[in-house]
Amino acid sequence: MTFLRRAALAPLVALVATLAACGSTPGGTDGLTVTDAWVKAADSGMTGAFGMLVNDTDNDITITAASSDVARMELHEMAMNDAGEMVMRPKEGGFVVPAHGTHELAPGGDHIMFMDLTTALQPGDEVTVTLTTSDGETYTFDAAVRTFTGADENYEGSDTNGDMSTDMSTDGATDMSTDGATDS
Ligand SMILES: [Cu+2]
Repeated sequence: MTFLRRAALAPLVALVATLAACGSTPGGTDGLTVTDAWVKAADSGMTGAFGMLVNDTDNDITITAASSDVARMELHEMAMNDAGEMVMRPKEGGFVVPAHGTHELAPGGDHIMFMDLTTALQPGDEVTVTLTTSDGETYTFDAAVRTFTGADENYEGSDTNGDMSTDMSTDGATDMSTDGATDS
């Protein structure tokens, strides 16, 4: 099933790449594209968006925020906590996409986090995500919702709140500690 969905996305990805090459990326930053974008299906709570950030410009692009209509968003990384467990937490400084390079968002690694979903995301749905760069530019892309099992991620618990002291989230970061606990 995953491969079928992947194949179905290919024409869309090609179209996005073509538009970017024309220097007229709809809704945002020229030279930044997201290929193979997808979101893990979820009924409520948290989920993640993944894909490949591609920078076709001569300068590094730093993604500092993400937003959508269906959830509060954070930029996350996976890291080792004091107990030696891999947990996710807001990525300090955001995602840096090097000039003429890529930055991968994948389960088990960096990802765009959806928190407190306001609607169920089911396979076949599409979610529009807007990224904001350190220059204040925005880039909007659509991500296809897919089912995905494995690589369930634990959110950094409140017992290590030193790691939570980033400015990536604007509010309610401590809300997630209870959700993280139920995952383990
Ligand atoms: Cu996360």
